[in-house]
Amino acid sequence: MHDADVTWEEGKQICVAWGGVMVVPRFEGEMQHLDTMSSGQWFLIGCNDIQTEGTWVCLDGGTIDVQDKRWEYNQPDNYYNEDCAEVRAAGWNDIPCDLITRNLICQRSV
Ligand SMILES: [Ca+2]
Ligand SMILES: [Ca+2]
Repeated sequence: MHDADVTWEEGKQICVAWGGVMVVPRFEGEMQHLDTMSSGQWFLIGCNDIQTEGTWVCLDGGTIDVQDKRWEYNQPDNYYNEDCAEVRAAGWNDIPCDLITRNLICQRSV
């Protein structure tokens, strides 16, 4: 399921209402599939560091390391108090949870 132009907080609610969860890419192949799904547009991923700055937790119960090489160079930078994650061309980036809108992809188990 996907949607366009939603904030991270909106996206989280939309996915839950649909019975799923905002996507958390875990594998290289999955990333490519998601890139295709989002037509190369930037999209939200279900991870944030809202609770503890610099500690990224994901809606699937996992975490992502700030040293993970899939983060874009110099990201996450928390530049505008950025506590939510997106995927863009060069990798992952942190963005403000309630200001910036992006494409949304929800996943649910079948
Ligand atoms: Ca942050
Ligand atoms: Ca950032």
